[in-house]
Amino acid sequence: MSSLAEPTDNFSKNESIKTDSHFLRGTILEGLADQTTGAISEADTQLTKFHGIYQQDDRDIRAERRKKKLEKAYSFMIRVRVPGGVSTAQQWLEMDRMADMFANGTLKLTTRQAYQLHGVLKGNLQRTIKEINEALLDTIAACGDVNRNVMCNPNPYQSAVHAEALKVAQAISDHLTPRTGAYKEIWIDGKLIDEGQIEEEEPIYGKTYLPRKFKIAMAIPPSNDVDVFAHCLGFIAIVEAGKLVGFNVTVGGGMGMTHGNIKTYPRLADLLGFCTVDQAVSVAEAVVKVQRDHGERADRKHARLKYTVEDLGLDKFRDLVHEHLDFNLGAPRPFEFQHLGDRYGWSEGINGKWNLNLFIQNGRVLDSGDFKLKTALREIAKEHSGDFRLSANQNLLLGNVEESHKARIDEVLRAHGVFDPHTFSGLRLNSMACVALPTCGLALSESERFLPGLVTRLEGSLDVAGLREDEIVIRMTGCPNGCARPYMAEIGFVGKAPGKYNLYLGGAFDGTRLNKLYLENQTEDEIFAALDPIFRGYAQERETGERFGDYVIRVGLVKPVKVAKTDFHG
Ligand code: SRM
Ligand code: SF4
Repeated sequence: MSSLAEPTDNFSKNESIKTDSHFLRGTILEGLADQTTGAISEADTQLTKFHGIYQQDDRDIRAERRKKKLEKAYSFMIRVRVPGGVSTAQQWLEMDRMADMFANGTLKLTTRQAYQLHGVLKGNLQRTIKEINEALLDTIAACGDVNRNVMCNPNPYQSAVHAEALKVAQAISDHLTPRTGAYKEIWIDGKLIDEGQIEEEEPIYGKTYLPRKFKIAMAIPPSNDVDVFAHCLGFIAIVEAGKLVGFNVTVGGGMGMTHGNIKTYPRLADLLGFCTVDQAVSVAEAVVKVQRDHGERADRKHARLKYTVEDLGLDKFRDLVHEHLDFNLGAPRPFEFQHLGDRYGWSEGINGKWNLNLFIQNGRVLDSGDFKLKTALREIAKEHSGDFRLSANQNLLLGNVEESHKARIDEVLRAHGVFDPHTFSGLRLNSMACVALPTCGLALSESERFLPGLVTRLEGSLDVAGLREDEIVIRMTGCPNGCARPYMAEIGFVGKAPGKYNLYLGGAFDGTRLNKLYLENQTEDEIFAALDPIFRGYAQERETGERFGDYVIRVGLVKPVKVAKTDFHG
């Protein structure tokens, strides 16, 4: 296939929407001005994703509005990119203000180190995005068929290697950001330039951009906090004699699948090779270009990089990457991961300042009854001049805190009912749920609103078994798209229908193995009845240091998934 391919009859509808959009302009501005509806046109709903915006409706009141013959309660979700998750206290205050002024009063910290605002009405979209940009944040490429937010461990002060890796992640992010002027024209200037003046081209993407979304993560062993193998492209930091010498490059990870369609499956990335620090940006561009030219453009369910790698084979894929480089990748170097997830509590950075990793249940920042998380964080942001960093697990790190300020932060949190993370069970601290209902249009079941209660119930079993402190990774999504990376969890739930979940077991604690379907269509009571004896068995029969995900495989509850294409559904 030639590069920068022109759409053919065979291509999916999204391909012509992209080609005809004048580099993502479409008719978005006209749609925003149309006051007869709270929605925008179907084609523009695809294009606004590239600008970081999703049209949604409140599904809690969908049926009621249908009965009353009213238009759906349309609003928009805005995703704010934060490469490597590092934002400032001032930016936090701005996001907090905008959540109250334009959105539903909550902030959502995502599984990919971004902020989300939910419930923004069409009439407020331009103003909100302009103000986000004034806060030196942006939303372009937070969604859409382009490279998204580049993930990296959010604590650059953990070591010099962390600081260097974050810089590389941010350089990759800058390099792969779309160049179109459409974003500035629509959201900042409120006026498009004349069609004849549109000269810009997308040197990396071309006018059809990528076949599908593209995701990059950078991991610094022994922490696999970013779930590097779940990403299209991954960089694993290789440290020799205390210095960052380069990265192992991984390709072909991804989570999304469709119930009942075994041609779709989650897949772990393969190790492609090794590159030096200076080569990383070029490698990222080369991999993106291979996907641009060889990724599937007819069937969007087969269009992610994981299928390109699977279909071409790793060796052929590597050859194609080399065609875009003036060097070859080296052989992957040894590394070892020890865990997914975040390490909670206070830690001292190499700059002598302190960092506090807080547990934010499912990434939702809100005030509810005596639990006033949103107010507490606002108060801290007003007094604290350091960073507010977003983790890859929907959590928050207060970074660069003076030693003298630690007690004050603890006091503000306590006064607002926000507990020290160490008071939570190991299961809860390793839990993640995607948004799902009421905003996600693709949800088949609850997730964010359901998992906390389920965990409380399971904690009863864990207490009896003496496992309260044990770290077990548990994740839930309201559909098989995999937004909370449930197929990497030791215990994974995937929504099948209202109140029913598929239960997956056997992921690895360090994120190096997919889990496998154990039981289908389970209600809450059935889930509890299934897991209770397994927890007891684990407590009694586990070998020294044996993780829950390894135990369920050893005792034969599920088979290990070695080759995703054949084993995951097999
Ligand atoms: Fe996701 C679509 C939320 C991380 C795989 N995801 C969606 C949409 C936008 C629904 C839609 O298309 O209408 C959800 C919006 C819900 C809402 O109301 O906010 C949504 N995804 C999320 C977030 C907010 C979940 C969360 O609770 O944190 C995460 C935002 C990340 C970010 O900041 O960019 C989020 N989504 C992920 C991840 C995890 C990751 O990337 O590490 C995955 C699995 C990894 C992957 O991409 O393979 C993921 N989201 C999907 C998919 C399935 C893609 C596929 O290959 O099949 C969809 C649906 C689609 O693209 O067609 C999707
Ligand atoms: Fe929505 Fe499904 Fe993603 Fe959950 S996993 S946010 S239900 S698309």
